[in-house]
Amino acid sequence: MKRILLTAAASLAMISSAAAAPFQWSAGSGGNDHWYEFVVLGSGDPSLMATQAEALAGSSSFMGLGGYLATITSAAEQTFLNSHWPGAGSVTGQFLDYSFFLIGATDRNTEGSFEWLGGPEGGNPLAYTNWKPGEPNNEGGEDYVVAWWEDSATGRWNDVPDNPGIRGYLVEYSVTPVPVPAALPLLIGGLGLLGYAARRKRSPTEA
Ligand SMILES: [Ca+2]
Ligand SMILES: [Ca+2]
Ligand SMILES: [Ca+2]
Repeated sequence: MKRILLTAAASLAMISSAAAAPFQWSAGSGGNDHWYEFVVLGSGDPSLMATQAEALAGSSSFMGLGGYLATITSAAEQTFLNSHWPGAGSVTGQFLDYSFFLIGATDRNTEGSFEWLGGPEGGNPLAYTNWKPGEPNNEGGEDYVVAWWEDSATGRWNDVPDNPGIRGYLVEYSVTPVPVPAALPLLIGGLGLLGYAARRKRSPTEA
């Protein structure tokens, strides 16, 4: 078992460096110097649970920085991400794989009280929000959040359930990576995800 896990960890490390083509919000342009990546699943890949995407984001790294589902904490950060959304300047549509991306907000701890899952803001309640009208509605039990570039360039948010409906997720890189031994519990639950990560399609912005 241990050997399998170590192999999985090695594979994951390889994937995270080989598949990443993130972009930076540089301090010189008013940003935070963090890196971001829109991860899009391949068309043949089964969709992910929100918690599976959370685990994949949390075990990824880039340029020596650890990843987490993105924390969008200001209108400026939202606007920056809107401009890098893979469909920006081309097509929009709610049924496209890359029209919505999981971000790092949740109310799984206290229904109705959203907080950031990870990164520097992990555990903090949301100060900035960009909800679509009528959201969050917790319809049928929804404790995770996507930014949805449905029919506009605003990437407004919607709460979604933890079911296999995630086709893309947005990673932010800015923290110390989780050491491999500490990541093993995640891998135990995530071994089945390695196939997804290995086959995941590069987002259009990387073309
Ligand atoms: Ca952020
Ligand atoms: Ca909820
Ligand atoms: Ca909703």
